[in-house]
Amino acid sequence: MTVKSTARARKKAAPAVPDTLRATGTDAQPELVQLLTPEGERVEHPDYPLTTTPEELRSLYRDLVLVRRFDGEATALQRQGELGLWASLLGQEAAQVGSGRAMRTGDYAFPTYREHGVAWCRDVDPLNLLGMFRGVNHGGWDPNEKNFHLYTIVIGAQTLHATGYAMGITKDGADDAVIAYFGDGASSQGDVNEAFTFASVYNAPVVFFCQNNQWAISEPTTTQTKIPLYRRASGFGFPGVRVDGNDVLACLAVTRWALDHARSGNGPVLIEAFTYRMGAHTTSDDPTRYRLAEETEAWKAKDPILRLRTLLEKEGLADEEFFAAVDAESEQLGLRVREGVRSMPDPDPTLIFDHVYSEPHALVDEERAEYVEYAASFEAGENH
Ligand SMILES: Cc1ncc(C[n+]2csc(CCOP(=O)(O)OP(=O)(O)O)c2C)c(N)n1
Repeated sequence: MTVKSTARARKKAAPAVPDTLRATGTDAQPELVQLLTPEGERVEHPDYPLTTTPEELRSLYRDLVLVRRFDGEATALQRQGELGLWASLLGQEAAQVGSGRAMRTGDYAFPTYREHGVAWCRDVDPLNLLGMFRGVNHGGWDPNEKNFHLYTIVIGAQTLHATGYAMGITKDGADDAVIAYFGDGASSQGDVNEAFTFASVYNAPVVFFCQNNQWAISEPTTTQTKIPLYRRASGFGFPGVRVDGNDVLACLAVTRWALDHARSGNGPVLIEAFTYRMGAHTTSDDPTRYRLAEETEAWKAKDPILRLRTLLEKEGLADEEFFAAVDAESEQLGLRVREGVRSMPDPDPTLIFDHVYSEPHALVDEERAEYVEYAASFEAGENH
């Protein structure tokens, strides 16, 4: 047998990859936890039971609508030149609101840069998020006031911060848990893998919440992994769950379970929220250059807001008055956001020197003085 024919024979004999092992795919797979179908039907899952009152369902719907409105307004503001950049969460509202609402007050979230829906659930004023994207502040909120860390642009770094914080919780003997958000692209970062190792061996109470929106800028998930991302957890020795990321109820139930699992001393959990980035990576990106329009169209049918609205209407849990009130609130939010951004004062340019060190520092003082002198030279006309 020639080398060539052996290779051909081997190729033929290769076993088919089972569907459950495929890294991507747009349909619900056997492992996907779902409690609300794209058609707006409630389904039960034996491991993640969830009882909800009509009021809770309405409140989740309100959050989804307001978060989407805020996000849309921010995108428009960027287009009008009011923000330097915006990372839209369009399509990921359920993953963020579901997981954000699962947190208790004492729990701590470590976000990346797209978690505007989680920020909303932690009561961070949306205008504070926009201040950073407008470039008038360096974060804009006190992380310890809301237990919501500042946005992290360095991909995956926050998973290490979260793990360290969670290890601290254990040492304090506290009854809290931590949740670290990151994307499918970040799952390839060393930081994330190091965080998994430390969290696992130290039994840290941290939930790793990966929003698999299937694109890391222009890189599809297939370039990050050959297996579904949640299965990575088993290699590190902790449980992994894949949840329908467009299903707010499933995201709520699974995250609640995972946070309780972590806070009870059982160590970390990886949740992979299987979702889709409906918009561009950021306003600087053009997805039409690398993504098929049909893919985006197929995901529109799984819209997280529409399916909850269908449930509310079908079950008679909300009336026209309720939907009109949410729409009116959404208009008000849009107005507040637009006016708020446009009236943000320019910061003092020397602020950049203020938080380099926690204590005064001679070198920084010298640099500040140099800068003040340099800036003043423009007013004096020396640099014109
Ligand atoms: C350490 C590091 N490397 C590269 C980048 C540039 N970068 C910014 S966003 C991004 C893709 C992230 O994709 P993913 O983790 O899937 O998150 P998503 O933006 O899709 O939510 C990259 C590579 C960065 N910010 N930090």
